[in-house]
Amino acid sequence: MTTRYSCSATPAPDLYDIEALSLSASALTDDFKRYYGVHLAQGKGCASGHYLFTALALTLRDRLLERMRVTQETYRQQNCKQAYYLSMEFLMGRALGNAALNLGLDDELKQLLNGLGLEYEDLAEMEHDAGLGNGGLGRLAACFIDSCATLQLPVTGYGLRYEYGMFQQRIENGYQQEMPDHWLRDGNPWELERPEYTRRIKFGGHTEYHRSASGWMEVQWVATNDVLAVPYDLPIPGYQNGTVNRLRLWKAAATDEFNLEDFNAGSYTDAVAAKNAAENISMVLYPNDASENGKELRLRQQYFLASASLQDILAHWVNRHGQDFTGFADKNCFQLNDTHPTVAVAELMRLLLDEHQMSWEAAWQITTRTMAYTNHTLLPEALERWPVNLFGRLLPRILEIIYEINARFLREVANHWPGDKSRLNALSIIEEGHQQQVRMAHLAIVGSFSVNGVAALHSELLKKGLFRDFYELWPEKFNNKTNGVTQRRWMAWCNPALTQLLSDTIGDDWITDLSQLKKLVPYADDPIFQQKWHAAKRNNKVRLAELVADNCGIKFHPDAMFDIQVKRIHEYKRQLLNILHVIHLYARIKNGETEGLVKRCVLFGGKAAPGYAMAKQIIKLINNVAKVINNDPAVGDWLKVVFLPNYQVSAMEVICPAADLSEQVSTAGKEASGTGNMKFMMNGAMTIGTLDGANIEIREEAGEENFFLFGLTEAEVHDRKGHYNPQQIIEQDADLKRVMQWLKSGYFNPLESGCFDNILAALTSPQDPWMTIADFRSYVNAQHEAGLAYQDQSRWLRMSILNCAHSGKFSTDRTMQDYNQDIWKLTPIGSPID
Ligand code: T68
Repeated sequence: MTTRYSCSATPAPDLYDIEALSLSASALTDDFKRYYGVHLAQGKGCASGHYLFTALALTLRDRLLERMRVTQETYRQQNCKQAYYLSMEFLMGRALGNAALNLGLDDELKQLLNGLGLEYEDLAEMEHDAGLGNGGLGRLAACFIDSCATLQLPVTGYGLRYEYGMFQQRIENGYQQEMPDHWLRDGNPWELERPEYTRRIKFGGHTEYHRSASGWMEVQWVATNDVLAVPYDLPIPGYQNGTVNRLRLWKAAATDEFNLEDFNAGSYTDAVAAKNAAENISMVLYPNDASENGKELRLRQQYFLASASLQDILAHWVNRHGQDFTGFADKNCFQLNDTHPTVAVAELMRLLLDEHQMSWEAAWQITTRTMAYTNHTLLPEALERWPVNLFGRLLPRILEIIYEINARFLREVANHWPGDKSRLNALSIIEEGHQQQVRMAHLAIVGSFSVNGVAALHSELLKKGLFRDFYELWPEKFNNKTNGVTQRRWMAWCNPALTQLLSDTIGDDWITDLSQLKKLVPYADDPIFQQKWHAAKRNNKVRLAELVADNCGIKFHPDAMFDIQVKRIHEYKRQLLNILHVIHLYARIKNGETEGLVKRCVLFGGKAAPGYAMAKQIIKLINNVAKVINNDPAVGDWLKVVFLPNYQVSAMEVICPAADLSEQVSTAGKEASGTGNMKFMMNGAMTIGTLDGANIEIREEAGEENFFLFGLTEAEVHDRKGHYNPQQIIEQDADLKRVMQWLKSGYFNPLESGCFDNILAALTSPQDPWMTIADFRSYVNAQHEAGLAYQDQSRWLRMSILNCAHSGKFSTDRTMQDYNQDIWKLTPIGSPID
């Protein structure tokens, strides 16, 4: 596409002999003043935090963008293999602190700002979270690209620039209210619009077949309603290594001719309405984290992302190699973050067949050598299926290609299992039934050379369960890549007290090599070190207590145990089990059974999908229980309970450094991995958890004596199905019976009778897939153990230190090295700047 921003035929002037911008405090100060006073035209009258933040961000942005340009030029010069992380979500959070840390400018900025009478932390607080994700999957993408930049791997993120991110949550009368998150309202100082790389995306229309002069059958997808994809680049800095990778986010824009047609027909308002329909594509993030919603706009978003990103990469290739795609698969790799961008499999085929006149066999070779798929869930309700009708109407050419992929694939299945009709049905990309559906996971597996789960147990369950037939057919495709998190954000930036102590004790190599934390082991029993450890944790608890006081009006005492469950609200994550335990503690306190009890502050946080009624009732229950307990004078300091509204990345940055106990209590076999569990562990929290997802590996690393284990195993959950009898369990457990009676009696909802009936019915149903009641007793016992351990301060500190010391595996630096070794096979490329 040519735009007025496209390159002209004349060679570019040599503007790049300039030296890299200085990182000195004085140069930063000059730039900051110029941005504030000149660029933003702020005078002496008003010290607006927004403008101060923006001036600081722009000062850093200059340094980031020049490094980003040089990094991209270096990749190009070296003609290296590159990987692309295709994801509908990148949950980036705030960028300022991370940019300063990774540029190595923390101290300079503090100096600069202090010189002007300003506080760095106050300005950092001004930044709006970039909430372009639901939870774990989106945050994982953000941690991945951070680690790739630090490892100097040539990896680009591709996503959508949603105008509205994850909704803002308010709590009114205990209920969740959703408010739009217009995060771009005040501008985004980090992004760089690149109109010259605008791509054109087709929707609708139909296909026509023509025989070309050379006898080749040409397919044309015509009479389409096109939408433009305009890229915005965000710099992703590595840790003090000069590398700045790129996150390219697409915004939808109307084409000019689209509007012109209506305009010429005399219908100005129709023209504007059509523009809206086009631009709606990147308007809003879908807020469902664990269920598909089948909305047409969502499929439009998915195709928009896939097509724009692939066109971008192919245009780059053609620019350099013309129409010779022989080396393409050796130089490019696409990682699909769940099935959401999986239509890319068919879109790459379309581009190679229709736009680059390749044969089916050659195009399929390239596709299946470049696509790799990561699965993030076993929950059947989250598996994406799109009605064939919808596909045919919206993406007719893509549906034809999917049919052809499927026909060829089913021939392979028939060869492998001659006469086995049931395999054909089970494996087909098209699900038969009263409404045919495209199974996106099947398309992803058929089109990819690698299929991975996100923790050891999850990857095993994929092979044994969900994808068993595929595993039998292609065992070599399946592998595990246990998740991680970046210690730059989740320790170095968000926990300065711990960072200081670590660096004083073992140096700071852990920032880029988390396995170094094992050097802490010899200090685990050292009383002086323990005291310093305790002081750092206490300092963080004071900070969280302030946040809680400001947002919930409840006072957390920093010496109490901080018992924390923050994550999306879902039945499988079992916030209900936690609240049942809270009610049990309350009952004990009310009855004077306080022996062996520890003082606790229990914090919940998380968003419910707006259409998920049960999850919303769980929020209401937590809030009602909290209200009763916090207002009961008989409870005193024994127990505080809060639901912190609007849980997001920046909240977790205050929460995880302050946690004593990390609640990871999902029904075994349901949580693919979890990543919050890792953030808590590396900040020295103890986990109370089931044998689920990455908890298993956390316990292996920490040692079983440093983990509070409870609950049924995945196999036991599986075996119990069909003869689960929660009512009987309740009858046989006096504590549980008491809890259930209080709930039933309306004790927590005196003015709203019946409002928890659904919850009670779900908990006591023999069909309850989450088996909450089955795990109550062992959970209460494990909680009791945790309470006793907390009371033995030096034992607790030892366990806390050892958890941190053994968390090295859970860095995304390790995860990315694993992806690179087994899947991408990229060579790290150093940067010419420092
Ligand atoms: C999470 N999945 C897993 N999905 O639940 C979690 N889904 O166990 C794992 O640690 C994490 O992925 C990273 O691997 C999600 O977060 C979504 O957010 C989501 C979003 C849209 C549609 C479906």
